[in-house]
Amino acid sequence: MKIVDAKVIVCSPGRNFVTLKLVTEDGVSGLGDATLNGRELAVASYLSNHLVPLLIGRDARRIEDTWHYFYKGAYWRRGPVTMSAIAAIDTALWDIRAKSLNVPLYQLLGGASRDAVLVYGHASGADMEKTLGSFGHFLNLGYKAVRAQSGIPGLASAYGVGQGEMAYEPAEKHAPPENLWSTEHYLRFVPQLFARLRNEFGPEIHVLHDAHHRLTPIEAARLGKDLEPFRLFWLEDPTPAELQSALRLIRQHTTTPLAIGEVFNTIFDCQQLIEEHLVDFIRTTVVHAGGITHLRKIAHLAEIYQVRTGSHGATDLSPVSMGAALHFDLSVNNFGIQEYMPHTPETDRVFPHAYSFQDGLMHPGEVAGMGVDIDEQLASQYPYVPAYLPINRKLDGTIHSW
Ligand code: GCO
Ligand code: MG
Repeated sequence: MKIVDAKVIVCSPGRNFVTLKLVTEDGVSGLGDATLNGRELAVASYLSNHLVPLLIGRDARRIEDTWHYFYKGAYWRRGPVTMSAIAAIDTALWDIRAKSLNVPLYQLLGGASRDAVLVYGHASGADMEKTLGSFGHFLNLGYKAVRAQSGIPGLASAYGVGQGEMAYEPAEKHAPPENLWSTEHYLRFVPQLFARLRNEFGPEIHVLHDAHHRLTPIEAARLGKDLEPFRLFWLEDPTPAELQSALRLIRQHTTTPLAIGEVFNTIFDCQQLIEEHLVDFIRTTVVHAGGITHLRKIAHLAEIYQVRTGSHGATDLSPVSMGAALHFDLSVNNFGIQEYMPHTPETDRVFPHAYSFQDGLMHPGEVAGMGVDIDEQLASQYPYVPAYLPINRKLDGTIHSW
């Protein structure tokens, strides 16, 4: 089952996506997402110039061996560009294998551990009232878990606040936008927001919040404590995630569950967090953490320490990632929750897929393989547009984590 063709497809149906398509001598094809928001062409070039020439002629069934061939064979390890490229190859190979055996991918990953996958949606608004309105809208759509992000009084813009009712898209075309930030304003406002949410919507709905890497350990400890009465499902990315030991301090002060890992690329980036019980949910994804093969290893390590999964699923992860994530989520025992932001209709047309949403749950579908395809003809009508994630500055102009 030799690989005879490998195509790197860059398209922009509303936002940029990089997709790898592999084809075998038997005519079976598989897809992998290689999108790295704001740095898309680096992964596209890594794939086309360095990995694709080595893929042609390889046996598509040797998934584990191919992963190590590219990881260890590069000598230069880890990092988002390398790991997203390896992820795309790995995902495409799992897709091919499942198609060639005529089973949905989750059947190769140990079969279903649950009937469907719990997902959370993104409520947001320019102020408290609008955020409450948006939260109610998600409940009407059937969501059982919703994260809430809101505009903050005194700040012109805030992380996670979308333009429309459903969508939040951080990347902007051509040049990075600049946001303003004040930890003081934020820490005063967020507990008030969650008090209102619990008051209006009751104790049962799962509520989540993303601090997006902006706090120091002691500030995060304070926020975690202040939010305890509102019983969050999780508080995400309280501090910049590369300083794993910072979580020790936060843990000493609060029982608010913590979720980290959307920017991690390997098991080594979260090993300390997991082994020291410093997080409750690990947010690594198929696309940014080395594909199905590597993500399963992270999940298995986490399982030993009673850490559950909660994969990143913003719109910059293409439907190819979403499909792969749902097969993974359905199969691992220690699944926690899956982030879900519906893509735009143009994106859904470029990537027809078998996964579906109903009553706050999702299912990858029963199609052989991953159940996601690409309409290459349509994709070619949406050429790449340079886009950047925002920059964040404190009120005095100092650059801060975005
Ligand atoms: C999330 C994330 C996103 C990221 C975005 C970056 O929790 O969904 O924090 O909003 O900022 O995916 O590309
Ligand atoms: Mg996040």
